[in-house]
Amino acid sequence: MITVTTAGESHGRGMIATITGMPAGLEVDTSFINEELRLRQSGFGRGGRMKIETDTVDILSGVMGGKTTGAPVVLVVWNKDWENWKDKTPQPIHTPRPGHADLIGMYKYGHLDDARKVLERASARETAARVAAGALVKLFLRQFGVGMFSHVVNWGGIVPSGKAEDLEELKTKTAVSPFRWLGTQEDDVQLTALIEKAMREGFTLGGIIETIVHPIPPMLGSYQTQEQKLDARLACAVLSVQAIKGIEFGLGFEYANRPGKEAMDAIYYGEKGYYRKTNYAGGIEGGMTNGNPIVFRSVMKPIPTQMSPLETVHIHTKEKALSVKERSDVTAVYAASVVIEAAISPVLANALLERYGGDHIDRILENFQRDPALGELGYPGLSHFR
Ligand code: EPS
Repeated sequence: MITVTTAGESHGRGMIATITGMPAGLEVDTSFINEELRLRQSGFGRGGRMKIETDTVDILSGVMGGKTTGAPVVLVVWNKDWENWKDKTPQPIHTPRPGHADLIGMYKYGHLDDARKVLERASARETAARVAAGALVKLFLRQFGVGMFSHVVNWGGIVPSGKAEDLEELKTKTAVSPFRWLGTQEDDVQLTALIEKAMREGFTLGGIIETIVHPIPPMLGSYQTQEQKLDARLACAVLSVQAIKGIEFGLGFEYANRPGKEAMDAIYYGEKGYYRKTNYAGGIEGGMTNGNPIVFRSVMKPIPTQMSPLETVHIHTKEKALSVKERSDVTAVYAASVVIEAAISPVLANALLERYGGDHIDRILENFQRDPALGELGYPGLSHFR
């Protein structure tokens, strides 16, 4: 089983990820990991920190001769900003920011002297480590043909109005969009103006991200126990991403408005095995992938750190106060879309390992290729992806 544990503070030496259980023999493409890190730093509306950092991965262990050895992998993204902070004694923070971990974190860990001891770790800078780890796991997933992409379907209340005929077109169009969305030129102008207004007036913006995992083999996850249900596991991973407050699969909350006969994906069988004409379920039935793309949407709240301060209380005097103004992003919906993919990658990899597991990538691929049910359920052979 693959586990990902991160460590590191926003202005400490670096952001660290330890990945255990990575099968041996996986070729590690560092440039791919760095590209994912670059994407995480992208998007209009990011704060000053992104001008300081150019995140790249440093692999400290678990990889020899360009391949994983099966040993724990330690990845580090060094914080350039550490140089600017290491000799500083910043003002302690006693006015917790609403929406952030500050208030409860200070009481929980006994940090009433300074909220920085909370926010340094609660900061979304942590996601740099998660993206590095997720990118490594994505390389494993690729071996099985698994692909994924994310696009923004609502940014600050603006819904992109462009069209795509199919998944391929959606993927291509959103990948080149500066907002990672299916927006028209007018949508882009409208959103740019909204983000500029947010920058001027000191507020922040959230949004909704749709993630599509395709191709994805069927039979991943299980209905047997609650721990095995793939949708529950994906939801857990997604909700662990900073500022994500909700997730819906397939039709999601729209299910409430439909009768059963308009909410299920009828089953057909053809030359390529079983197939569906719809994907209301978002690719998961009974906690298992059904061969259709996994489709889910995640909502990101506006970042709680904002330049126009919010009402709070000074934790020592208990007097009314305004929350501290800390450098931050105005909006990071683009970045969140990259982080979500990183967060779900270990979940998908573990579901694959449960069915086809082994210590070396070659054994796992052999097990996978020998599975006769895959073809019948419509999943192409691995040669299709090579
Ligand atoms: C972030 C780095 C942080 C923040 C942001 C995300 O750096 P700094 O605090 O030095 O500006 O810009 O963190 C938050 C939004 C947050 O709420 O903590 C990053 O690398 O993504």
